[in-house]
Amino acid sequence: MAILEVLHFPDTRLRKKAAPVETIDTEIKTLAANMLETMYAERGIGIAATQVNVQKRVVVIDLSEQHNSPMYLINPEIIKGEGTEQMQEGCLSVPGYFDLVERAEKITFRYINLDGESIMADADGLLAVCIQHEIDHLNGKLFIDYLSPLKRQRLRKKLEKQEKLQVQTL
Ligand code: GNR
Ligand code: NI
Repeated sequence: MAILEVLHFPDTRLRKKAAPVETIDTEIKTLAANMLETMYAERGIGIAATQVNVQKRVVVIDLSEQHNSPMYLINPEIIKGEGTEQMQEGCLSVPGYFDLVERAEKITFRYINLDGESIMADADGLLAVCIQHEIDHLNGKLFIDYLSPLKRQRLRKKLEKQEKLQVQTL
């Protein structure tokens, strides 16, 4: 397994739309395993392939504190959303920033697991938020896109400055 590099906003590669997975082969299984390891290493609860510069519809989520309940979602889709809820969100691709985002409170979603089985399930709470956040990544969308343009602009400047300082000290 390997830890992969996570892209940071405003990297334009985060804006690419991921393509559906056609077959769950060794390459996809290795990608999923490496995404899981990267997510644990970066202390995230979810990760989308887009964040590690792979344009395929693969998402990994683990909400457990013990890191023992990974979910692998291939070609995930929201079928239905109900209600709205605001939650404080963060993102491995927008380090150090957290803000409130409004999303559907309850969802029905569909995906294919690593055994190739098609699964339909319901979610609410943090899992519902996380699934919506990850599917957005696969479509090139970030949680900060829901904020005001002014907030996003300030954030862009701050992260560009940080990135520059990091390059200078490498
Ligand atoms: O680790 C993460 N925490 C989180 C908290 C609230 C809402 C969404 C998330 S997902 C995020 C990891 C990440 O960036 N996934 O794409
Ligand atoms: Ni994210």
